[in-house]
Amino acid sequence: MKSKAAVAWAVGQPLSMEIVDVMPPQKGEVRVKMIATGVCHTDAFTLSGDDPEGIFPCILGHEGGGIVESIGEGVTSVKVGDHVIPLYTPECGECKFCKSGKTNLCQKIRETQGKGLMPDGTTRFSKDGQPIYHYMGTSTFSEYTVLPEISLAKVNPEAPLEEVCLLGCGVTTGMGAVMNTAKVEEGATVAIFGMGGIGLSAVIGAAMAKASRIIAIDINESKFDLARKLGATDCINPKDYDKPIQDVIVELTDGGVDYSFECIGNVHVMRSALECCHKGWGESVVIGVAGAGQEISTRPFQLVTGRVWKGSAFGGVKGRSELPEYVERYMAGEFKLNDFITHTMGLEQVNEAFDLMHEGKSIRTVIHF
Ligand code: NAD
Ligand code: AHE
Ligand code: ZN
Ligand code: ZN
Repeated sequence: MKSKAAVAWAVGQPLSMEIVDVMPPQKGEVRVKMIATGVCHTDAFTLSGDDPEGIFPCILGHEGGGIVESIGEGVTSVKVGDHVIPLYTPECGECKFCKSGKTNLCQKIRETQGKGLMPDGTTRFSKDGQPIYHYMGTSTFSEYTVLPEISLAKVNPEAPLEEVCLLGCGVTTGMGAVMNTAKVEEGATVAIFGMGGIGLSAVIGAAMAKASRIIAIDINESKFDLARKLGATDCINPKDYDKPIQDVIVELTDGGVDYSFECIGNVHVMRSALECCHKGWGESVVIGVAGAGQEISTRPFQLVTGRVWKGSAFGGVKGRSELPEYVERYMAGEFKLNDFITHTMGLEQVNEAFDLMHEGKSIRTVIHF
């Protein structure tokens, strides 16, 4: 079938609106009509050329909500008309990782997904016969996309896909990192670096966990109003201080925070986030994605003296078995999503969404198809 799509032809170039060919879903695959998709910083990261797995031409996008249009042979867990959220972290239930019960990082199709291909090693997208690669196994910047069945979470059809699409990445990632990865407990002190979609969702998670202090850190103070509204108790701009921000936080918190979260993708800030943690028990969670070749560092003494460095992907959430529950909690009014949606637009304007993100003017832009 023909589909409108925003194609990333090459690193650093604006996306180009095209009519592409989308093949029918093959065995174990599903074709989905996208209804809406958020634009996450990771899409911009890959387009910038910093992603070692970036492969072009491709169709970016991984924060979507859609409706099943057709199913391939053998698909049993979804049917035409089901409402679904694409998962860049699938859940097969049978690989070593799924069976371990210790991680959400299903590896069943990770190798082909990282190469921009479906599990059978081919792509479903093309333009005038030229193959176009998938992205994160989702490619939500297309009116129609094809995914493996194990990469779809079936969700409540009453949930507005224009909002719950944000649970396909940003909001789940931030909330999940706090609740699943760090397991922040009532009364804990928390520092969150970066008040984009991820950091603000971590603020929501920390407020839900009843953290006693939630310190929001950003160099763009326009983010602070929403941070406070969501539960931040302190908002700090590192540019206001002439000493390292970790020293500021250690002083503010009588020795450091119990938990910190890096939601930027800056390796220097990752160090600050670790070093603002309390001696003996403080835990720092890396969420931000850093560019190819970059590395983190700290004095090993920071770890010897009890601080813990962790990482979190998709908030540690198992997409098929746990994401539908996040949708239900949203439907029950436990948290809001429209606070995050600063802009909505058509796919034709997707490059504006990237501009707004780079200018620090948006939290999330949601593309409506
Ligand atoms: P965003 O661009 O919306 O937000 C980033 C925020 O960081 C902005 O408010 C910006 O002002 C702030 N910032 C930038 N440099 C700073 C600095 N030096 N000190 C303090 N604040 C600074 O991005 P986002 O969509 O929220 O994504 C955040 C990061 O999380 C990205 O690296 C993204 O790739 C990553 N991410 C990871 C996962 C995962 O599963 N691990 C999921 C989604 C996104
Ligand atoms: N491809 C990059 C890493 C990108 C990355 O870390 N992705 C996160 C999700 S970001 C969503 O906005 C993730 O889940 N990673 C786990 C995985 O298996 O990709 C690189 O450095 O190679
Ligand atoms: Zn994302
Ligand atoms: Zn698996």
